[in-house]
Amino acid sequence: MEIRDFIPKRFEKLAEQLNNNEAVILFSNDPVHGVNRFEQDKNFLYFTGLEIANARLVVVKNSDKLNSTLYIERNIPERIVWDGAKMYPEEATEISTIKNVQFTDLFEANITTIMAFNGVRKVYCNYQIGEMNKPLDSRLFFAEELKKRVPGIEVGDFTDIVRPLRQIKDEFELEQLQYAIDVTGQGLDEIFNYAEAGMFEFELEAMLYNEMLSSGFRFWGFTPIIASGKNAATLHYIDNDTEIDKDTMVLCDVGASSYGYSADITRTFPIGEKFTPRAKEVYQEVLAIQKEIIEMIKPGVSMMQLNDKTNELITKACHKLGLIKEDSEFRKYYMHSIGHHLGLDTHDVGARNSNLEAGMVITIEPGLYIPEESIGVRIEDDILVTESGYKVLSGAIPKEVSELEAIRKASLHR
Ligand SMILES: [Mn+2]
Repeated sequence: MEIRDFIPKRFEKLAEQLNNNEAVILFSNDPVHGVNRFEQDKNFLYFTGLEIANARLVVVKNSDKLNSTLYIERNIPERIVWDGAKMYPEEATEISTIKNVQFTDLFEANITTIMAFNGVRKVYCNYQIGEMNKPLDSRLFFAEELKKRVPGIEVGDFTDIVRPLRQIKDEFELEQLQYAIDVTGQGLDEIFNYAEAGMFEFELEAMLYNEMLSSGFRFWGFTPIIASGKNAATLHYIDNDTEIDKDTMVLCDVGASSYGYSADITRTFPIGEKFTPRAKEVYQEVLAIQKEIIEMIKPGVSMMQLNDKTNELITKACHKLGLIKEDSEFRKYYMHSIGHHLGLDTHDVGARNSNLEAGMVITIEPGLYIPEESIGVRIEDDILVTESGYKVLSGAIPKEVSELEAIRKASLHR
C-alpha cells in the first residue's frame, strides 16, 4: 500500500473538522544533529507522508474548500556534496499528493498575507504545551508572533482537531501497525529462544534490536523495558543493565516502529524451564484477567468500563493470592490503567473516556507488581476494534503458560 492513496481521504475528513475561515499550520520536526536519526512529527507525517525536516504544511478552509500549501527546504547547490540533495518539489507532490509546493524560506514572509487574505480567524498548530519555567519552543514562539502581526487571530491546539481522525485507523495505518507488531513478535521469539540466566537484560534488548534492524526497522516506538526479577515491579524501569538471576521472570515491554507507527507489546516469561509455582499462580491470574477484558471489546464499550472491570478482577485476584485484606488495597499491586490508544504515538491521541468504535486500536495490559516477592507480571496485546468485536493483532506471540514453558524447555536443552 502507498500512503499517497490514503492522504486525500484524510484531508476530506480534516475539512469536516474545520469551519470556514479557519486554518491549520503544521510544522515538521527540526533537523537533528549529532548521533540521532531524524524522526518526523506525527501529525505532519499523517498529512504528508514526508520524512523531511524544515517543512511546513498550511491548510486554509474558505468557501467550503480546503487550500493546501506545502513548504519544503530549497536545495543549495554548494551543500549537495555535503548533505546530499534535499527532496525536490515533484517528489514531495508524488508522496503527499499536495500540488502546491513552495520553499520554506518564503513561509514567514507569506504566512501573514495568507491569513489576512483568507480572513482567517483561528489557526490550529501542532505545538506542545510548554512548561512555565522553560523558554517558548519555536512553534509556540511562532504562535505568539502570529497573534501580534494578525491582531484578533486565535491559535489553538491541533490535537483537538486531529483526534477524531487519528483514533480511527485506515488500511495503510493498520498495515504499518501489523509490520511493527510482527517484527516485535519475531524479536520476542528470539528472546524466548535464546535468553538464559546469567545474561544481562541488555543482551535480550540486543536480540530484539538485531531482529528489527536486520528487517529494516530502525526505530523503537518507545524505550524498551527489559526487566528481570524485582525490576519488573518498577513500572518505568529502562536501565536494562541487571544480570538475570535464575528462577526469576523477565518482563519485556517493547515495540518497534514502522513508518512512525508503534507496536506496544508486553510478555513476561520464566528464565528457567518453568515458572516457579508462585510466579505461575500470579501469571495465570493476570492472563485470565487479560483474556476476560479482551472478550469485552466491541463498539460501544467504553475504556472506563474496561478499567472498572479490570479493577474488580484485579481486586479479586489480590485476595486470592493473599496479597490484600481490604478491597481498596489493590492499588498497591496494580497502579496503572488497562490500556490506551495505539498508533503514530505509543500513547496515541484518542479520548480516554469515549466509547470504542470500529477501526480503533487499543492496548490491553493488566499487571500485578509484588516487589516484596520480586515478581512483576504484565501481559499486553494490541487490539483492533472491529464491527463485530475485536481482532488481536499481536495474537501470534505466545502467552500461554504451556507455550512459554515448552519454548523455554526446548531452548535450554538445545
Ligand atoms: Mn502500553
